[in-house]
Amino acid sequence: MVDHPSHVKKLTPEQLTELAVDVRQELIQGLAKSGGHLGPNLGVVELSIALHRVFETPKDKFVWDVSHQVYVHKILTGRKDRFRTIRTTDGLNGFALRTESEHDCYGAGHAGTALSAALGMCAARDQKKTDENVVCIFGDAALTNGISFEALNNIKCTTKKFIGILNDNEWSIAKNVGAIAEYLGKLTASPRYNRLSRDFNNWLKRLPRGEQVAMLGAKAEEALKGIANSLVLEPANNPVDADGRGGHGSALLFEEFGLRYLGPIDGHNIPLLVSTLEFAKTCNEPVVIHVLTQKGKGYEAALKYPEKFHGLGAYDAATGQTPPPKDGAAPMWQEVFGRTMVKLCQKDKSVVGITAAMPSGTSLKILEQAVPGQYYDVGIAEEHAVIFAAGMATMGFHPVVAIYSTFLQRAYDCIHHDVCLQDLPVIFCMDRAGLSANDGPTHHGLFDISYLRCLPLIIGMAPADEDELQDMMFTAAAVASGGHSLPARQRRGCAHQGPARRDRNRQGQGRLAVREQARCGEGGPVRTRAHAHARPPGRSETARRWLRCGGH
Ligand SMILES: Cc1ncc(C[n+]2csc(CCOP(=O)(O)OP(=O)(O)O)c2C)c(N)n1
Repeated sequence: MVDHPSHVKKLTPEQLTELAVDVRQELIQGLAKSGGHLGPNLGVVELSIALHRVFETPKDKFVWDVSHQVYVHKILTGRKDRFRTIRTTDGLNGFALRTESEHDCYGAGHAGTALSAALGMCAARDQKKTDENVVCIFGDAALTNGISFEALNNIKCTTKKFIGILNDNEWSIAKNVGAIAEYLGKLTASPRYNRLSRDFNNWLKRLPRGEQVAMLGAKAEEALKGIANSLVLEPANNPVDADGRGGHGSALLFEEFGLRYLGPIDGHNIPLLVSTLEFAKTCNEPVVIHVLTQKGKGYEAALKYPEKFHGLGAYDAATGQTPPPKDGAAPMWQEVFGRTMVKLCQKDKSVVGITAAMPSGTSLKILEQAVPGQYYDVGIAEEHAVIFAAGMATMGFHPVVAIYSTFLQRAYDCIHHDVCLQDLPVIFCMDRAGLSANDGPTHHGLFDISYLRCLPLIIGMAPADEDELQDMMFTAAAVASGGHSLPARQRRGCAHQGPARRDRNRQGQGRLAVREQARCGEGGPVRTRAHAHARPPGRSETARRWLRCGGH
């Protein structure tokens, strides 16, 4: 297997196909012990190989959205030998990391940043009058994020050279939701959109036959014929569709944003990817290549369970089976949260649960299944989630916004401007508070206490055990009906069964919690001495400040 991008350039088309097989095996075997983002990476094996075939990092820049799908890129850029250390202490980072390799030009972990960062690089390049290529790889779910659209809006007026690759696998972590997902489905399914660009076709035809075949590979000769034959050249100013909407010249979202749209193309066909990327390199206008990939490609279990294999812990590489939960194991915090949401929603029609593309991570999918009418998935759109909740709250609803602590940072202004300043009854349930050993700094839920306690009219709560989480959710719902907003934070890992539950927590009360042992990371409980003893009457200063921050 190759260990440097320059090696990829020397391989024959057949060897490129073999490389894809080897990389897939390494992903499946290599992640079995520590787990990781297997499905997304299996989906971009060919795309990553084609990118390194055509471009030259570190001079050229690859900017990956979220960057959970950079494992193949890591393997191809000198990190093959350390690949099995990924997501472990002192091992490779699970995301792109600038300090880890000169081939990682931009770090990430949160969604929606790639288009803006890549455009910034293009602007800098244009200022410097240098000629590096900037390639932005973003997922179909990343496109549901507002920042992505802020960047799209800005591309045409900023640069003439920008290469975007839309990696469309129809999945976020769960199935992608919303109008954008529907729109992409329409682009993919409709034969009228299923075309490559006229310029691409002409460019391909201008190449000598020998060069065409060399570029596409002998095996792809048929594919080449297919491309030429399947081209449907429609005038860009086609006025109206039968359904009364604009013809594709106006319906194509990307073209309206000033990006030349290429695709959709098969994201597992290396010759086709290579030739399309080569063409994109020659374009003197921003382009977007719509690439269709399959999450989990080449691994049966991952194809069957795309959501589970988006990101998972250890598994048996031969079967894809994960260890069953131990008998009598404490439930995860998020399960307690999800089940309590069902109780709250069944009891009170004004309570609704809102997730930003994390129905399984937050366990709000339990609510979706039990009370679908009181459940919303808004896509990867934390700011929208919070403002949407504020809107509902103005109409007498009591929205519970379930967002991981780290991702709620994205919506900070909205919490202040749209919830606190308007004194609206919105409940925030922040999941995954604390350190994230496997995902690292982009996923630590460290700052919520600091960033929320300084906001006006917020009452913060931090449950110590499973029982208290339920109590606090009932308390929050009761207080929210009085018109106030409350955040409650819950840790990652397993909850601890606590003493018998009370109905309502008293505001301003904390309990002495002496830290005895702290283990962080998925499944790592943080134990406190308070769990071993009866609840003492004293209040710790920290707890009191947390429970009573704000004006109530
Ligand atoms: C701001 C933010 N919210 C939520 C997440 C959690 N998250 C990680 S990957 C992902 C789905 C990404 O889907 P897509 O962009 O289509 O890429 P794919 O995994 O399908 O390749 C989500 C919701 C995140 N990383 N950042």
